[in-house]
Amino acid sequence: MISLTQFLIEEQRTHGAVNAELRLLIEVVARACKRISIAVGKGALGGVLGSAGTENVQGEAQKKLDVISNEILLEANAWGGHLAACASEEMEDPHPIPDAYPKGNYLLLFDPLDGSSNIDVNISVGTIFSVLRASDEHAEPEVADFLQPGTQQVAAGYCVYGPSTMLVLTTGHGVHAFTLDRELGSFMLTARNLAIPSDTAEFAINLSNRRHWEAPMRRYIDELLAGREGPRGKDFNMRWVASMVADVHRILTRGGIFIYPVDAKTRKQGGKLRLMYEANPMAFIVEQAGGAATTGRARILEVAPEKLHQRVPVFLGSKNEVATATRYHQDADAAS
Ligand code: AFP
Repeated sequence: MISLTQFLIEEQRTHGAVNAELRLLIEVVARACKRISIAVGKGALGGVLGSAGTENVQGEAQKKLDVISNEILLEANAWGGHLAACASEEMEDPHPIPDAYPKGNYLLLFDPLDGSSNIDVNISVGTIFSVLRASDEHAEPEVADFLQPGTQQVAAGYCVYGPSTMLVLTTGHGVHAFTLDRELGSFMLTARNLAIPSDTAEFAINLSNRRHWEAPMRRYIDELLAGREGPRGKDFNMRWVASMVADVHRILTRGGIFIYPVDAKTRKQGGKLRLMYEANPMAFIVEQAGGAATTGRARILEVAPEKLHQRVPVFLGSKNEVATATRYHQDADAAS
């Protein structure tokens, strides 16, 4: 069993995909995730549960662990010289690297603690991150430098804080999983080349929003609910953790389709999930594992970003199911 560092060095030897600066970036993020895992694991004993009493740029109440996780990632990435700047779900504007430290060639975007509404009920949460190349046009990166389509990502990953703490990573050559060995304090490679089955009998959606959905969304889910007597001719199971990292990790492990559609409630914002640090990194990972990821109408990785905290609809997972759900939306658009 090899460590994350040994794996990254081997990836550089094999594919030339992980230069020293990118390796340092990934190792720094992994170390930050270890610290977040410790903070999350303390629960009530750490005095870190509950709300921080503040709101983030999304107007959402911040949990104490949202703020703590964000600080851990900012502090860990300040001094290494690998980043030009960071962007976070928890901060309105890009966060510059302090002048005391050299700047690097990468941009790091993250949701420091996704699913944090689950924290107080002890359900798995996670950190999601995306890595882009910085442009050398501006000494100090601006928002525009971050607004690159998901196809430009050089790496993406998440860390799921569940029964075990696992880091799942792609640098464009497959998806690989590392489990935290708490005695060693190292992430150890426990799965290479994760592959999502093309078909599935399991879907993940918040069904309580059905009355707000568009017609093709209702058609697609109603057909799954009709089971073997319905047009799909087979029964489907449903899971909804309300923690994207946990739902995506299940799909990477055994297949499925995850859907957070745009609906009457979220139409003004364009959806619920954020493009730059939730949808894009997860779409990169899912596609690298042989799955598909669309907005219900178009490939997520090709969406041209307009705002740093832009939201999009998300359909991702087993590629044949994503294709069916996407086709229903495209057919409905063509007929309207
Ligand atoms: P929180 O971070 O506010 O808990 O939101 C989590 C999330 O962004 C994503 O991880 C879930 O899939 C989705 O929202 C759950 O949304 P609902 O609470 O509307 O089901």
